[in-house]
Formats: sequence, structure tokens, C-alpha cells
Amino acid sequence: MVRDGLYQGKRTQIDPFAFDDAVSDVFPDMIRRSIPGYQSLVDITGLIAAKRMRPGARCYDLGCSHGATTASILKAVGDHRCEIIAIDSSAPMIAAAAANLVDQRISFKHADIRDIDYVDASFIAANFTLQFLPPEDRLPLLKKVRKGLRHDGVFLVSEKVDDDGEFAELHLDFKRENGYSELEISQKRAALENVMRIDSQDMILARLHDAGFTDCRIWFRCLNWISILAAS
Ligand code: GEK
Repeated sequence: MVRDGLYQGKRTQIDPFAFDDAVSDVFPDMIRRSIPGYQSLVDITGLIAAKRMRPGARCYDLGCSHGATTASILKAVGDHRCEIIAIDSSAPMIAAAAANLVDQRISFKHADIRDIDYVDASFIAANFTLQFLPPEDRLPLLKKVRKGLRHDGVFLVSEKVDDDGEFAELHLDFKRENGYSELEISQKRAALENVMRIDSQDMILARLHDAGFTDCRIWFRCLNWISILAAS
């Protein structure tokens, strides 16, 4: 795994964060050192998906990056027949996912998750992806996702939440503990401004409700990072 040192050097200008080659090259290290609970959440996402996926079931992985969630789902379903559609709008990310995961059951799509027609899905996962959409595009996407689920299907969505200062401060401690310097933390924060726009937990739950998800449960939380299982 290549260590993330992207924001180590002092920059005179901070460009908006993008999922480009440089980010993709260090991505597995970056996400593990940045999101508390990431590995457990991804591992359990697979177990949750496997419970919903009968043989032949279809699922979608929205913003698949290097394919960690898809890999977890495949591990949990074992040899069962299924179809996983793994989508990412970043060319280097989807190329890395396709190189990492060679399995006939996966279709990789280099596409925007807002442009996909979701059909007959037993499970749809969006692990830390919706927070990168413009806020006004989130409800229309959630409506499409809900319509694309089977009646017994479930949507799993994970996001950073805007919370009280204590968890946000502890999240910074988590990053420091994982070797990020104050300069790296502040430069990355500046790069993410206006790119990653987070909502409160209440706002996320209200939006899911507005999209028609009547049964929403928070199944995972680590500091200011949460994951919700949404069904209707
Ligand atoms: C994981 N789920 O490892 N359409 C498609 N992809 C998008 C869009 C969009 N509109 N916007 C952003 N992405 C992964 C981690 S990372 C989270 C997800 C993070 C993609 C983007 O290219 C990136 O690969 C991913 O969403 C977000 O479990 O970096 O914090």
C-alpha cells in the first residue's frame, strides 16, 4: 500500500480536492487513516449485503473507488450467483477497482451515479460517496435509488456528519494518531472545502424519509461518521 503524503509539502495554492491519479495512487492508505472504523464498516457491509442477496440478486456499489465494498460483498456471498454493478466517476479509481477485482459477477462502470438507472436491486451501498454530490442532487438520487430497489431491498449509506465539536476534535486526534501532521490536516481540509459538503445526522435521515425510506436505522457509528440502513 502506498503511503499518503499528498499534503505533506507546504503548498502556495490549494486546489479543490479531486479523485485524480495522485489521490487514487494513495487511496487505500488515505481512507484507512482518515475514516475511523472504515475497515469494520466495509467488512460488515458485506455481511449485511449477503443476508439480502438470494442467488441471482443484483446489487450496486456507488462510488466504488478501489472496490473495497464490492470485494467485501463478494467475500460474504461466497460462490453464489449474483451481479454487482460497481460505479465510479473517476477514471483512475474505476481502473484500479477493475485491476484489483477479477470476477465475472462484477460489472465496472465509469459513470456518474446520478446518471444510472437502478433496476431490481436487492442491495445498494453508498459508502462515503453522497457527501461529494452537490447537496441539491442528493434527494433526486435517493429517489432513484429507492425506486430501483426491490420491495425487500435495502440501501446502506455511510457519511461523515456535522456534529458537536467533541467528535470532530476526536476525529482530528484520530488523524494525528495515524501520522498526519497539522499541515497535512489543514491543507486537506482546505482542499475539501466546497467539494465534500456534510450534513447533520438529522438532515440525512430527513432526506431519506423524503425519498420514501420509511425504515431507517443507524447500524454503525464511529465519532462523526455514521452508516444507515434504509428500507421502505
Ligand atoms: C469505499 N465507497 O472504499 N458518481 C460516481 N462516483 C462518484 C461521484 C459521482 N457523482 N462523486 C464521487 N464519486 C468507497 C469509498 S470515496 C470516499 C468512496 C472518500 C466517487 C469518487 O470518485 C470516489 O472514488 C468515491 O466516490 C468516494 O468504500 O474518498 O472519502
